[in-house]
Amino acid sequence: MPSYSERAKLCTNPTAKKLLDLMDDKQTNLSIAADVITKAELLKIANTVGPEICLLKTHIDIVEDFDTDLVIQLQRLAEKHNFLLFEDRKFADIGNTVKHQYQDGIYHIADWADIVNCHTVPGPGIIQGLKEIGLSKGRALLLLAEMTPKGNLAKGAYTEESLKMAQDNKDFVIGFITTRQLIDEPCFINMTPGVQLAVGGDNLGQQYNTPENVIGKQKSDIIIVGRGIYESADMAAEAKKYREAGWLAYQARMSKS
Ligand code: 5BU
Repeated sequence: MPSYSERAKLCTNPTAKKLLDLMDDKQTNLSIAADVITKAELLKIANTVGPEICLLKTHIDIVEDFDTDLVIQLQRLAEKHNFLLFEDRKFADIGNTVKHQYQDGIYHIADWADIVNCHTVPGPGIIQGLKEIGLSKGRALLLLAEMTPKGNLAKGAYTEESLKMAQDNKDFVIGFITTRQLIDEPCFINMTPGVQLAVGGDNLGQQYNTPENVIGKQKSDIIIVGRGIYESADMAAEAKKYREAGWLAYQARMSKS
C-alpha cells in the first residue's frame, strides 16, 4: 500500500494533496467531529485537539451563536495547528439549490470549508452544481457512499453508482464517507465515522467500530471521532489515544504490503 504522501503526488485536486501530505507530515489520520452548539465549545475543541488531528469536521448549522468571527478563528486555528476544515453539510438537493446552499445564506460554506460532502440520491447534477462553486476555489467534495447507522439505505447498487459518479468527477471528488475502502484508487480518500475505542453503538442507531478495524481491516484512511473524544473529561489525552491507535493501524497496514 502506498503511503499517504506517495498518494498525494498522484492527485490533481489541491485539497486532496494538502490533506494526504499533512497526514504523513503530522503523523495523524484522526479527524474530530466537533458536534457542539456554542462557538466557545467549538473553538475550545479546535484548540485542544488541534495538535492531534488532520481534519476538523463541523456541523456549523448547530452552533447557536454562529458569527463570521467563528469562521475566522477556526481558520486561524487550522493554520496554527495544521489541519483542514470539513463541513459535514451532507447536501442533498438539485444542483441549482445546492450551489446556493454552498455559497450563500448565513454560512458561506464555500468561503472557508476545504471539504464538504453530499448525498448521491439526486444523481450527478448535485456534484456538478457544487463543482461550479468549489472547483475554482480549490475545494473538494466527498460522496456519501455508505453510512454508519443501523438500517441505512446507502448500500448495494446505491454505493456502486456513487463510485461511478466519483470516477466521473475526479477533479473535485476526492473520496468517500464510507465504512471501508470501496475501490483501490490512490486519490480517493476514505473517511469513516462511527469510531470509538470499543465496538458498540448509541441508542439512536449509531454503530461504532474500532480504529484498528477501520484502518487495518476495512482499509479506510481517516477515522472520524466525535463523542468518544469531546465527551471525555480530558479531550487532549483521549485524542492522543485515538491518534496513536489510528496511526499504529496505518503503519501496520503499510508494513504488510
Ligand atoms: P460520534 O459522536 O462519534 O458518533 O459522531 C459521529 C459524527 O459523524 C457525527 O458528526 C455524524 O454526523 C457523522 N456521521 C456519522 O456518524 N455517520 C455517517 O454515516 C455519516 C456521518 Br455520513
